[in-house]
Amino acid sequence: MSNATEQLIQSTRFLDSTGRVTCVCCTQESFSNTGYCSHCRAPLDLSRTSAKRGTPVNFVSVLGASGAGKTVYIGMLLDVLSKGVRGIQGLPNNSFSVSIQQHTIGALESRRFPEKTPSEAEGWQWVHCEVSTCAKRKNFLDVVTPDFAGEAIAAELEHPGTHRAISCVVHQSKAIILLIDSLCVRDSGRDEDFFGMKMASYIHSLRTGKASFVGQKKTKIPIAIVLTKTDSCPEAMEDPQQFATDNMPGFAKFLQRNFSNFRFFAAGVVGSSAMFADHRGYFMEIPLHIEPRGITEPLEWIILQK
Ligand SMILES: Nc1nc2c(ncn2[C@@H]2O[C@H](COP(=O)(O)OP(=O)(O)OP(=O)(O)O)[C@@H](O)[C@H]2O)c(=O)[nH]1
Ligand SMILES: [Mg+2]
Repeated sequence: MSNATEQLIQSTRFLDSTGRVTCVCCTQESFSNTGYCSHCRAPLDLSRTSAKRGTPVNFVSVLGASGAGKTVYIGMLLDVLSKGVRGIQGLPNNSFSVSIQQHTIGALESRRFPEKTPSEAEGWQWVHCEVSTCAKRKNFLDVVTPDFAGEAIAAELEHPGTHRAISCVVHQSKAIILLIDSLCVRDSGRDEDFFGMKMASYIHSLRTGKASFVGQKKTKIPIAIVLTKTDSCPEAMEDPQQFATDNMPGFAKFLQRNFSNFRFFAAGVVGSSAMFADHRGYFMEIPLHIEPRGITEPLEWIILQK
């Protein structure tokens, strides 16, 4: 079939409203021929699931800088939730969610970490996991998040509008899990502090529609700030709040001034690790065994904020 004919058929179907789907992420109408929203690239399956379920999708998204541990954290969170712990249970709602869980656990079991996420939006896996609690089984919370590449998040913070998916997800989120690398905070000066401030300012301006100024109304969105890799940073594991306030003073002040509902957590997925160095001086961390800690606590706190 020629392109022109196909276009004509699609336009007729679009006008007929057959095959039109309203995207839950960007709320724009999209035609379901590619399976992805043409505006924000969210899989349209997400929107169909929510339409079938009849209840709105309560987005919880996971953000963080490049190398903060997003892929490892998301994969491990899905794994722990699928087994069900401490009264909460997660049900993966698409094959991407199972893939990211399988990919992460497979890598860790073979004593390596999963690969870096590609920076192109086409390479991001959109996770959708319905989380319910024993107490309120019908009260769903949805962990809906693409496994963003840290570089894309950094580009979006510098030039808002570069990656529409990121702004749409932040805009729709009912709560945000923000990952910060505790080892970088401890060892690499103020970079994480600056990243945290940029991220918080981005969230604040998207949620309020204004830049942040002293005296302005605080944003109510719950933000769980998770210090990752604390298996190798005991001081962060012991008291994440104190660790963050001492080492990221700018970020901590910014949060106090602009957000009314935030909390610090510590997480880590390995029990012990070894560092390998080759003859060129290239270092590689090898996880020797898996011992997830602090993975579901941020989500448990978010559920309580509802
Ligand atoms: N010790 C320790 N290291 C971790 C942990 N999680 C991640 N890492 C290390 O951090 C690296 C990056 O983790 P990823 O999950 O790939 O980070 P990411 O945020 O997805 O990075 P991008 O895909 O580049 O955005 C891994 O290769 C590990 O070396 C953890 O819980 N403990
Ligand atoms: Mg990644």
